[in-house]
Amino acid sequence: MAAGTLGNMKVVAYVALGSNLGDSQSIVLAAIKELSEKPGLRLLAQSGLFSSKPHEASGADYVNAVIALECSLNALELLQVTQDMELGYGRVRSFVNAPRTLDLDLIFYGSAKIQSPWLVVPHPRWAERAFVLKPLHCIAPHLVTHEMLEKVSAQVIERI
Ligand code: PH2
Ligand code: MG
Ligand code: MG
Repeated sequence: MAAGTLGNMKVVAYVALGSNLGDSQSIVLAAIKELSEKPGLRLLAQSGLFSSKPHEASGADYVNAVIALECSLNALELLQVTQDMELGYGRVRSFVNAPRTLDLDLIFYGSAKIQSPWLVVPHPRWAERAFVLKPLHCIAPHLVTHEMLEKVSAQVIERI
């Protein structure tokens, strides 16, 4: 790579959105718009919205979606953006998998494998969750096999 180009590297990042507190549909749609407009991010693809039963969690049904972003931020910068947004939407972390206004999970950051105390990518449980696999399959069918979808077929999820 030519010297000086490193700072302009762009990767495709996949972010899963979830909400089951408040006006979840509006929150997820507003969050997609807000993320798309952040410096260093550009929306490449957006799944439809899905309604899903809480998986290993409690509370109301979730609204879920997955987006693909062209990203010139590094992974920790992207994590910071998503965490700031979660706080901006009033997220309170009271207990593990507590109902939340907005959850933004970094599923993939290009082909990077990251194991840090702050961030693990690919997301360790992405392939166990219908609420990630189904929307991801809509925008990136090459990343989701039919075997993977078959394994999560007992999880209740539908397109809104
Ligand atoms: N997120 C979780 C735990 N369980 N279930 C559904 N249906 N949707 C989610 O977004 C979700 C969940 C932890 O982040
Ligand atoms: Mg999550
Ligand atoms: Mg999260």
